[in-house]
Amino acid sequence: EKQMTLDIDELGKFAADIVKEAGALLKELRTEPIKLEEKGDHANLVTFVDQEVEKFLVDNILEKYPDHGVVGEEGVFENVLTNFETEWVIDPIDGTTNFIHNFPFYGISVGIVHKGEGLIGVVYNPVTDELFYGQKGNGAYVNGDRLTISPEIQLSEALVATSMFWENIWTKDALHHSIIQLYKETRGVRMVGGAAITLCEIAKGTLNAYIVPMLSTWDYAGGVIILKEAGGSISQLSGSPVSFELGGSILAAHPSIHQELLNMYVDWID
Ligand code: 2AM
Ligand code: CA
Ligand code: CA
Ligand code: CA
Repeated sequence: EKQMTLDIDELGKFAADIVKEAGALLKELRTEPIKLEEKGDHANLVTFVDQEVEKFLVDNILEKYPDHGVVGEEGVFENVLTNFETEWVIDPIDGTTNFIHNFPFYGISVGIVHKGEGLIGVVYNPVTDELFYGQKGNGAYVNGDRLTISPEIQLSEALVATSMFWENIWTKDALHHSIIQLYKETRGVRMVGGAAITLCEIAKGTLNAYIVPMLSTWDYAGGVIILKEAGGSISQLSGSPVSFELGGSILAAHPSIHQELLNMYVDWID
């Protein structure tokens, strides 16, 4: 069997281009009021824009790279990853509730995983027109400008983000305790409402950490690759590496506070 060599720069440029085009489509499709559906509960929402943006991405990817695997949140193509050498992990809108409310923290997120490793991440915030790009070994960028997080930070001066559907996993007491502890030991706690953009904001240095007990791969694939390339330190709450095949917890942070946060949280997870 003939192996095609993957032109990584071409792949990255293509990914960035289609994500930006998907952003234009998203703006075009946005109507007022936005029709929405609930996925199981009142806070888990989806709109036809999520579905159309995912379809646009999947169609474009498979036209150019028919032998690549694609998995997206809305399941337009496939909802499980099988063994493709190169796999695209897509969230057409990460932060759908923010999108619906016009709260400007949501993004289109794409992660490209090659032979099990994160290769390229692209996240686009259509409101701020920021295109975040990360390529393994090649750095992270926002609209072409290099992103490198600052050299050192104390936990007491960190602004830390979290996501709030922890109740699904932890008892209310544990939730309460962990949030209070974070407030005591950091400069503040924020809930942005979108995992992908949160990870990119850490890459920019506006936020310094993100702690979340459960996400799906498409929530973080793109952002994790970008943040790693910007110098961020990322693991699960157990300390194990993040998986691009299965979802899980995320502790993403400036490297100088990653271990300290890990020590605070490792006991809460089995
Ligand atoms: P979504 O907007 O694509 O659904 C904060 O809510 C973050 O968690 C968002 O990135 C959101 O992604 C993600 N998320 C994953 N599972 C969720 C759930 N069950 N309810 C709400 N948000 C969820
Ligand atoms: Ca969703
Ligand atoms: Ca998501
Ligand atoms: Ca989504």
